[in-house]
Amino acid sequence: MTSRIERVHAREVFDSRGKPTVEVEVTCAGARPGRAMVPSGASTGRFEAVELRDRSDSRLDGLGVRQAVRNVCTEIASAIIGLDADDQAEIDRRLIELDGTPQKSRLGANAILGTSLAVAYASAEARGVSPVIRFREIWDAIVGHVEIVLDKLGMRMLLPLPMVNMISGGLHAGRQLEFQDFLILPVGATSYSQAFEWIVTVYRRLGRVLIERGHEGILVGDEGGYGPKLRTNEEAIELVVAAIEVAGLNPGDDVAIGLDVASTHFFEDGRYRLPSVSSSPLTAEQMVDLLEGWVARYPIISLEDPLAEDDWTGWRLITERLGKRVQLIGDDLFVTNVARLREGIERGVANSVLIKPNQIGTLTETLATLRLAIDNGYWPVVSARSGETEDTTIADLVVATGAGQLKVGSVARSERLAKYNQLLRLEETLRTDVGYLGGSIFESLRS
Ligand code: 2PG
Ligand code: MG
Repeated sequence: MTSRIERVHAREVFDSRGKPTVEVEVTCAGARPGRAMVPSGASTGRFEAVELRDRSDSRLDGLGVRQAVRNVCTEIASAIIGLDADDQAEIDRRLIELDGTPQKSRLGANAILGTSLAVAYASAEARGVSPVIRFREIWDAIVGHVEIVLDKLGMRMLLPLPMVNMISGGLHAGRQLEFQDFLILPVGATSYSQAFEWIVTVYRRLGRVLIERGHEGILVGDEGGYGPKLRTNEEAIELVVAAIEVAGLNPGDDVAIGLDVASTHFFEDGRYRLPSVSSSPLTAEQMVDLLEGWVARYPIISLEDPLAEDDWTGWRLITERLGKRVQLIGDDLFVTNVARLREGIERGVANSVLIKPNQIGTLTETLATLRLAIDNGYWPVVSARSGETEDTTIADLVVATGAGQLKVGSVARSERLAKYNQLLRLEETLRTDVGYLGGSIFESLRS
């Protein structure tokens, strides 16, 4: 055994919304501690792993995570001290078994994920390798390359195509708009750093466009996107298209549009409540008609959660109608869960999956979902949560696994920039060991 775990410690720290979260430190014999912090969602799916919070305690409105911290320092520490931090799969297996519940509700997915990731960092520290290299080793060990069949994806380390929030609505910006994220994908850029420069330029131009047209163009939502009060979701799309043009870029060819509809959060009694579109709630079919119309009118290349987490029939319909033209991402639908993704694949639903480690709770399970997606030709999009910290795990993870796309919110607020800046560092330091496919991963959609 090379990296024997000697110490496991946790503390309560705070995320980008000022909510308590778990930080875990795992130390191997003779090495510096490996540390990870856990993010937290607002528009969470019902099938996600459970974040343990001190609900019965009036301190911090019941949002404290002292019990999760205690679980790490006691039960979890006893279970993994003495084990080999280099054997990530075994550590994660023990954590899952120790918790013993389907959604990690006993010890808390926050306690478990914090530990799982800190073990990866501890192993990196013990062996003197960088996190991205450690994640790559784990990916290779857990996944193995031999059987991976998907042409370009999953073969090597890749800098991701960023999918970046410009305007925020839904639960991330006081429900000023019904849809949650109006994003851009710089599909025409030929490197990560060029893609990022384009994004920053569009973002800044959008601020100006908003102000010129009498809207809020300074204050931002939870993920750093502007949070203007607009009449309709379409107006937000039009403003983003205008900003792309003002930036001297071509909407569609250079920079395409993505939407996170986050429709689970306005789905009631089998209908979609969209007062800005219609006074009576929409059926799934009407929702699909609406989105299909927008795909025809605007350069939309990606739709996340266009239908709700329970609406398998609606999802099937949109996949039949748009699945060859648009990336259809399951977030609340799949919750990074192998079983739910497998069900989706069997039912012919969606063609892409959002990968959020805290939806499932261990590194091994996150990679298993990623693997299943790649093997079945589903585009994986590694994603942050709306509540984030300075932890940069997902930046290293998306590169290490060659997943190809990353969603981190906007280009304001340092919990977001921590990830984007880490990617700039990786682009510089990994040089020829890392590739960039950018928008060419969508060849089949764009031809
Ligand atoms: C989402 C995420 C990130 P949250 O819905 O995709 O944008 O939001 O973390 O609130 O679930
Ligand atoms: Mg989402």
